[in-house]
Amino acid sequence: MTESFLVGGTYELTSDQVEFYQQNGFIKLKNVLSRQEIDHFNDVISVEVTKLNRDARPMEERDTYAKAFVQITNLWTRNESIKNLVFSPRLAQIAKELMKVTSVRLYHDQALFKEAGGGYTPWHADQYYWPLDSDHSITAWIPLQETTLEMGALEFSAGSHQLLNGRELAIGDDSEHVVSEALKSGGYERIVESFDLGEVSFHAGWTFHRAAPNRTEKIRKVMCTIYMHGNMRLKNPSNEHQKLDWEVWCPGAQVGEIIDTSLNPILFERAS
Ligand SMILES: O=C(O)CCC(=O)C(=O)O
Repeated sequence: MTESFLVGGTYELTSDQVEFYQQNGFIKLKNVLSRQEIDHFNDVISVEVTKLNRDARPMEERDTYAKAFVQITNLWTRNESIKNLVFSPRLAQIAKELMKVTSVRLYHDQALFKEAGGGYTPWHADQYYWPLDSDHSITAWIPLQETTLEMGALEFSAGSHQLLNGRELAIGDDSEHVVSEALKSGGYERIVESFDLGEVSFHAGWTFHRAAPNRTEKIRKVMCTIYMHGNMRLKNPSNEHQKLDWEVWCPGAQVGEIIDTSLNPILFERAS
């Protein structure tokens, strides 16, 4: 592996961009990754996803969640090259600055591949799934190709991290329906845009987002890294998903304590 795939260096964020994120709960940033980096990670992540995907069912036999994407998690523990992307100081620094915190830790990573003909991703907020005691959490959604609307580019509801309605819903047809109505009646702006090559979005744990079906013949390949504040504490799980997340993503962490396990290293720490 060559030096250029360490995904180091810094990405200069303006104060306007940080304020945009704080107000809207998401931001799309261009030129975060180079073409060479994207091509390299597309190759290595695709190999792992193909190796590890166990779902060979035809689309019509799957539920809404399984139609939406193939989901393969914590790839950093299996592949040193992917670890360079997940542990990237360039990306972790962006996460830290957008959240306005002093350090960021890894929660987990996941590849989300929306197959050709794959279904829509219903409106939802991720933090419903997470046993985290503050809202200092953020996902970097990293497309591994230029991503058009027809492929299912991620859509956001601007400012919806403030909305409480719908937070109690898991991803499914119900969340699509209920959240869509709540967002419409709240007057939230819906952002539906393609992603250029190298563009990466960041969204907060409580920001509502969705994606359209993949109407192309190509797989929409995306890698995600989920970060949390370095001082994030484990909360008492409030649903079965949160219990499972505790077991899988932060095993051994104690309720009320900082989530400091070997799966949750600090990825960036520096005074602003
Ligand atoms: O990639 C998708 O379709 C959904 C992504 C998502 O929900 C997330 O990254 O939190």
